[in-house]
Amino acid sequence: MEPGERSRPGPGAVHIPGWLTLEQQSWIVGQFRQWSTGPVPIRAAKVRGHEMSVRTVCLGWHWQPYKYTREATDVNGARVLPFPDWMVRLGRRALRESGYTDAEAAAYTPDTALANYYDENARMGMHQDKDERSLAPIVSLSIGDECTFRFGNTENRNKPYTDLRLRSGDLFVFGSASRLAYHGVTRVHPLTAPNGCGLGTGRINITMRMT
Ligand code: AKG
Repeated sequence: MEPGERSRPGPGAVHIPGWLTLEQQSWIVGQFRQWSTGPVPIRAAKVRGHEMSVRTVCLGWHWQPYKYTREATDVNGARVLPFPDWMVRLGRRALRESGYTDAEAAAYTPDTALANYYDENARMGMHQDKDERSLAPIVSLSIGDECTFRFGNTENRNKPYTDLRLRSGDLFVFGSASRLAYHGVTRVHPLTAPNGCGLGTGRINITMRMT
């Protein structure tokens, strides 16, 4: 596969490199900085008593393992920021451009985003996104340092899987038969963020979901 070429690591799963321009990336990084300050500040969620290495700020609904709430009862009790309209439009365009039908794209109304920040040591273990009641596709955007993203199967967290390099500006969508595929981030590659993306160090990943 040529660098920059789209790939389909599973049915309904599409990776489109370089989907966001540098200008869009840097604008989104500015938004992320604002979200991170609150009303619910960015924090490392605790899974079974252990803090995740990734820090997360949520929009629309607040994710705390293993549920969504309007108020961040595990942080400061405040209500999370609303889900922005521009992100609904972006999510619909992402679906259209990933091969979903126009009807599927028009019906896509994400109401929740998890915006994650990874420093160079952060990882995310293999997991399924299954706290949502809807099985609408997940739209994922990456900005900043590159990472190794592991995309697996729906049956178990081990093989078979595909390791992909997600770079700044990349879009990854997984829905339909891949919606419940296990996935995770095994490594962040420091000093790989492009100039102009708005993030000097680390990686931001935003996933849109329909609860
Ligand atoms: C999640 O937020 O559930 C993820 O799996 C994030 C994946 C990524 O950082 O690319």
